[in-house]
Amino acid sequence: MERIDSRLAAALTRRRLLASAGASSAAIATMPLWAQSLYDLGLPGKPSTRPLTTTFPTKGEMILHRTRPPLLETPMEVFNDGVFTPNDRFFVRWHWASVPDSVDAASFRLKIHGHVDKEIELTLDNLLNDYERIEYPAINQCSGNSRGLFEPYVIGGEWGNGAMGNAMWTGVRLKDVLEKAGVKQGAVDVRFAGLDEALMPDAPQFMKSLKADHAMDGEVMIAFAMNGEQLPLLNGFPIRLIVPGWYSTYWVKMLASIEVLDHEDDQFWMAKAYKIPDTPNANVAPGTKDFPKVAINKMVPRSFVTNLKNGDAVAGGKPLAVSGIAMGGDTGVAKVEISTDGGKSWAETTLGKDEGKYGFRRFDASVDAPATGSLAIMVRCTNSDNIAQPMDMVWNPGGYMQCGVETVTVTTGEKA
Ligand SMILES: Nc1nc2c(c(=O)[nH]1)N[C@H]1C(S)=C(S)[C@@H](COP(=O)(O)O)O[C@H]1N2
Ligand SMILES: [Mo]
Repeated sequence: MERIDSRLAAALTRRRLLASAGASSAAIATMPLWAQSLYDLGLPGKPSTRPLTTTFPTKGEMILHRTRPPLLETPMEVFNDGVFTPNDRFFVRWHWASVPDSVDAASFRLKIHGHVDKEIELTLDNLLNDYERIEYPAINQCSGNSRGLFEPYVIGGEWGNGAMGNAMWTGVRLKDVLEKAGVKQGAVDVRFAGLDEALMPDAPQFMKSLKADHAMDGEVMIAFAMNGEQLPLLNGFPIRLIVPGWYSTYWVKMLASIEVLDHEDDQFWMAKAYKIPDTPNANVAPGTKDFPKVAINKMVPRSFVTNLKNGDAVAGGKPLAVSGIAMGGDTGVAKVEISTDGGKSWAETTLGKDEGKYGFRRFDASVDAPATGSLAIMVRCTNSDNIAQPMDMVWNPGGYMQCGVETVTVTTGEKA
């Protein structure tokens, strides 16, 4: 068993999370809007710009959707710098405004209870030292990533494409921790809850569940490090659940309670929220309300051009370098193709290093840019289960699981 490196261990046993010192809501609320620059998300048919902010603790420049609870989006440029998303640029999403602004690492306990042989409480030291450590890259993507780009419009957080990020996660197997408590025969679901609580007495605390066999698959992780550092408070310090290949609604942050259930979890966040149409890519005809529903689950392939954005002016009459990132969903990326004729013909791009099937994969290509005019560039990812992105954008009333082929249109000519 490998011991966690001392720098990380030291960071994790510090009594207080120092970085949270400036997290007071007052500091955030008084931020003058005029002092900020704006970021254009390209949202169709509605106000499309959002302020850029640097006032959130442990975070660099982020696109501000909401201050309380914080909803911060990663600018697309960040994804052009590498397949790992830096912690200080990693998107943030919480459901309730009652996010603790510090967590005492020394007194923190993770409780495993419910349908188990014996209830246990683990300290961070236990998690750091008593279990085999695992590590892999995985993409954390909000179910509603790209919701703001839905046409027609749907209600919800108006994300552009930046409610996603890829990190190297380090932690322990959920399976090992569950085995320590001993899962009893007849376990159905395993339910996870964090330190954040609902504000109103009758509002439901955020909790999510996995089927017991999924929880025991040996891949689902209780992570205490993200890209080799302690988790930022806003991304779930001190520990969070990693469910690789699945949407991040299941990736419960500030994880404090794991409850084994002998029945299906019927509380709000499983029974009512995050339901998608039971159709390929959760797609239904715009406006459809009645359809068989299932709980959102595994991710699907997507790809994004990151070195160019809509409206860029590029040099014409010569080759144009196009690069970006792709994800396979719940499996690896097999290929990324590129088209400049509206999807009639496709050319394979060159894939970058495979860092692990659940992470981003870089792609590079070169296309011919016409001397003058405009050039529409489409990219399409196919995963190793031979599932390709659909050509058309998907639609459902929740604004979930967008995965249609993206197009970036640039103008060519003398200017560049
Ligand atoms: N405790 C807790 N965990 C949570 C949530 C939350 O509100 N509370 N939101 C979930 C959702 S919907 C998303 S998209 C991810 C966002 O993770 P991030 O803020 O680290 O990017 O956290 C998930 N885990
Ligand atoms: Mo989410």
